[in-house]
Amino acid sequence: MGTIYITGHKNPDLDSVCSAYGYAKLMNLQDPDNTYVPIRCGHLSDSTRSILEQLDIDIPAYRRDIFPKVRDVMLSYDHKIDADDLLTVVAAIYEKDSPSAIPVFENNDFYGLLSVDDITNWTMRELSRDNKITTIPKVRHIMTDQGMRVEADELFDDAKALLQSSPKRGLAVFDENGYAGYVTRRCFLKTPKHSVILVDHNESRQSIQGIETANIVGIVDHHRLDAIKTDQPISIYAEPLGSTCTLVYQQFIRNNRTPDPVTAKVLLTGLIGDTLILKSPTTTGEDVVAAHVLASIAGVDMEQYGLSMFSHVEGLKSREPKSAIASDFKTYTEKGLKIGIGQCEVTTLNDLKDYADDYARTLEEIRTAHGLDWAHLMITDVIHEHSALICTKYKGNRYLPYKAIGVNIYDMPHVMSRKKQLLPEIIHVIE
Ligand SMILES: [Mn+2]
Repeated sequence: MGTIYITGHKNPDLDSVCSAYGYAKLMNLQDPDNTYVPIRCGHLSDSTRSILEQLDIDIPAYRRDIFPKVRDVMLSYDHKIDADDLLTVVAAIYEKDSPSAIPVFENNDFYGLLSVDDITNWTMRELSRDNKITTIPKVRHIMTDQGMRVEADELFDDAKALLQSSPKRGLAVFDENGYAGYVTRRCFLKTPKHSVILVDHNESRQSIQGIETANIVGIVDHHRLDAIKTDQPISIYAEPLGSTCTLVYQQFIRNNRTPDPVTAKVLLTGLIGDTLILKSPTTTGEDVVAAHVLASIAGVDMEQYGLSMFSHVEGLKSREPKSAIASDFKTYTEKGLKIGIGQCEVTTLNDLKDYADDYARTLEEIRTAHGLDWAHLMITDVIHEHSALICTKYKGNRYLPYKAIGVNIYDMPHVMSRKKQLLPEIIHVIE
C-alpha cells in the first residue's frame, strides 16, 4: 500500500486543482491498493479560492515540496519502556530483535532514546571499577543523556548528515504534537522517493519543489511536452485539448466509469475555467462534448453555471494591481527580446478607465523588475468575448494590429487567448 500524490503546476489555476481532484477520485476507484492524494504546490488566487469554496469539497491541500523527510523513514516501537523499568526488561527485548535504539518514556511522556552504547558503556564502567554487578539498574541510571532530537519535517539528507557526524545511533523525532517516533542509522541507508502524478503540466520547473527527487509515475496534460526523464515506464495521457479536466473525464469513460455528480461539477469547473466557458479558441469539440455531459451529470446548466462561476471573479478596480498581474504572468524570449504577458479575467470592461493608469504603472514596475523589454496585460471580458490590452511604452506598440483607445491601451474584440491570438501578433511585430 503506497501513497501517490497528484499535483498540478505552480500558481495553481482551476484546471490544475480540479484535474488533480478528479484524477485522484478515478485512480482511487481503479487502484484501491494505493492511496491517491490530490495536492497543490502553490497558493490559490482569491477568485480561484472562492470558486472552489462554492463546490463544497475538500480543496487539495497545499504542499510546499516533495523532498524526502525524516517522517518518511521514522520508526515506532510497540514496547513502552519506562525510565524506571529495570534493565532486565530491556534485555528481553534485545534478545528478541537487538534494536540499536529504544525510546524510553517517563509516565507516558518521552524521556530519551536508549542506545545499545548506553548499555555497553555502563557495563564497561562498572567492570573497570572492578565492581561486581550485583544489582540490576533502572533504565534511567544507565542513560547518560536523553539524546538528540530532530523534527519530522526535517529533510532526510540533513538528518542523515546530522546522524553521520554524531556518535549517536539514533535520533528522537518530534512533530507539532510532540514525540512522533525515532530514527536509527539504518533508516538512512536508502533514500525514500515519493510517487507523483503530474496533471496540467509536465515540465519540472513548473512543478512542485523537489520533483527531481520523486518518482514520476504518470502525466495527464494538454501542454507542450518537456518532461523529465523517468526511471520507470509511466502512463502519459496528453492531447492538445482545451483543458486537463477534459482528459480526466475521458479517462473515466475509457475505464467504464462515470464521475459522481460532485466530481463531475469539479471537472466542469476546471474545464470552464481553462476554456473561458468554451469560448477560448483553445476549445476543441471534445471539450464541448465533455462539458455538456459533465453538466448533465452534475445537474447544472453549463452556460449558466459558467456565468455564475465568473461572477465570483473580482473586478480589477478592487484588486491590488501587483498581485492581480502576477497571478497569471508569463515570460517569453523571442529574437533575443524578453517579453511578458499577463492575463486577467473580468466580467465587464466598462470600468477599464477607472484602473487602467494604475495597472499601466504597475506593469512598468513589473517589466523593470523582470528585466523585460516589453510587457503586456491582457484584460479579458469572458462574458462578452472581448479583451483590452495595456502595454508598456515600446516602439513596437504602433505596429500592433489593434485600435488604440488610450495611451498604450488597445481594444481587442473577440480576442480571448494569450497563446493562440495575442502572442502570434506580438511575435509578428518583433519580426
Ligand atoms: Mn490547463
